[in-house]
Amino acid sequence: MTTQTRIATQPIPGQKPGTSGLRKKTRVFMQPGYLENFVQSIWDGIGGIVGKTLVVGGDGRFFNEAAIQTILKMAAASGAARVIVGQNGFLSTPAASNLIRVRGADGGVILSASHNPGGPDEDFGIKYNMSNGGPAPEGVTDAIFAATETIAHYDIQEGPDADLSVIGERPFGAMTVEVVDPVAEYATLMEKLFDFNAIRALLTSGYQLRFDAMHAITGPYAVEILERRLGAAPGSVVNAVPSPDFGGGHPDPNPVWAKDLMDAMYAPGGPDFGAASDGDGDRNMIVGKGCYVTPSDSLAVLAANAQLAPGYASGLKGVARSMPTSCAVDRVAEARGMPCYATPTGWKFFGNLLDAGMATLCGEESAGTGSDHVREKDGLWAVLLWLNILAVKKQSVAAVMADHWAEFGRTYYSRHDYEAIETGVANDLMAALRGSLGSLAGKPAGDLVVESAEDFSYTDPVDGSVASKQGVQIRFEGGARVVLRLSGTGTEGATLRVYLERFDPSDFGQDPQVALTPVIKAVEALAGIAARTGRSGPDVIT
Ligand code: VG1
Ligand code: CO
Repeated sequence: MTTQTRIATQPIPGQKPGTSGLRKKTRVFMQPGYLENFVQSIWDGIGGIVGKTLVVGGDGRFFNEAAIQTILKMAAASGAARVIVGQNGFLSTPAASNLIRVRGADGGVILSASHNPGGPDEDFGIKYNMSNGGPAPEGVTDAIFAATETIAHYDIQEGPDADLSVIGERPFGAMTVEVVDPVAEYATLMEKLFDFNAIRALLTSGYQLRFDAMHAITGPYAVEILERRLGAAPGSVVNAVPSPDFGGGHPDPNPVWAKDLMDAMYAPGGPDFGAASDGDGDRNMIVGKGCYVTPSDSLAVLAANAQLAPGYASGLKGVARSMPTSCAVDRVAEARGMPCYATPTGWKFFGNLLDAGMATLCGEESAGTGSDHVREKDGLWAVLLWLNILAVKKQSVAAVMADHWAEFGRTYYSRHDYEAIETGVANDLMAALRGSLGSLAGKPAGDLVVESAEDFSYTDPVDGSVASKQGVQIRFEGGARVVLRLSGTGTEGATLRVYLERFDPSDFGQDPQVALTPVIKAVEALAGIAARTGRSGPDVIT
């Protein structure tokens, strides 16, 4: 027996979605009414869900299934026709995006705080995706936020939980809950895009692969695709079982948090190819034997070689990168005569370009790459595209990188993160920098001279919407660049991100931190990070 109940509530401050949905400490989400208020505000912000079909799933972190049960009860009480859920509540973010598309759903709710740690004392998150499978654009997240500020009640079904452990469809009140294999549709899509025979031939030729799922959602996907379908040796996928707290680690695929993988790849006799993905499976890290590939370089290499994979054989319509991502891909686009777009940080800004057929490949410096096959970044997709390219070229990762730099030059790149700075200090730093922008051109900064300085603003070429104050971008004479912005995904204090780059046409063997020293000094002279934050250096360098 189920009954629908209307519960009175009142607005909870601070339910404003950031770069990628609403992220808070898990215990905040577990407070009575907190999740319910936000979910009702999603329904209200998108104009209701009567008769609609939604996809729901998450990365399996602590509170995932409990949150999904609440969402199902609220969807049923608000008149949804059907909710498609991954078995046990699991769906990677790209798989959820794909399911929305292939099933023609009206939208979806994804539960994840992505690369942030999970557990009762760590982070949780929720976001809404549209019928194109992509994250809600700002107009929609603004409407959802507005609804959180006026909410007076939410509707919920009383009664037992839905059984998410058994595949199949069952009534749930007046709604249908359909539990699906989270991997099947996604694996089918990958088989369409890539030359599985060529990759299988590579992986069964004695080639050593190591994929670190970081105890997160891509484990089951990677085992099915890399080991079962492509023949990688059993055990090639490590940390493959999703755990509610990601084994106590940060499921963030970069050299700092995926250090075990880095150590293995740089050890004598280490694997030929290494990769990792994040909490919700949309990020990727690529590392060859003794050769880490920065995400910005990875995007450039994929853009230059994507046509080697069947799904992209007819070439790319264009490429897009987030503004702080290095300009390495711009050089590929220029050489190949493709348009290249620079968007604000966050995958939601790529959606219109992908929908309009203006860009085929997109990427961010934060280890996100993807294409028009879904409307999210896609970790395993990037790994498979790399493997397809390597299988065709029959080269090592290091050789591919050397060839790429020889053709296009090398863009040295690094991101310096200052985490959990006091919010006031971070805001003051950015305000002071913004205040100085008008007078910076022509000024010396360390050993460099400022060429131009701006607060990045983006006008969407498809719908004309404007996103302003998206980060301070300073260019120096000679082509170096720095970008400073505050993170929109953190849950504690503020995180300052400093993105550094310098192009070198001929000297490819330098340590990036050394190559970037003049830029690091220049930004210190302009922003006074050490003096303002009291930090002697960044917390995380990627
Ligand atoms: C970070 C990254 C950004 C990415 C976002 C979501 O945002 O910088 O590139 O799109 O996380 O990625 P921010 O605002 O903290 O810099 V994920 O994998 O968390 O969905
Ligand atoms: Co993610």
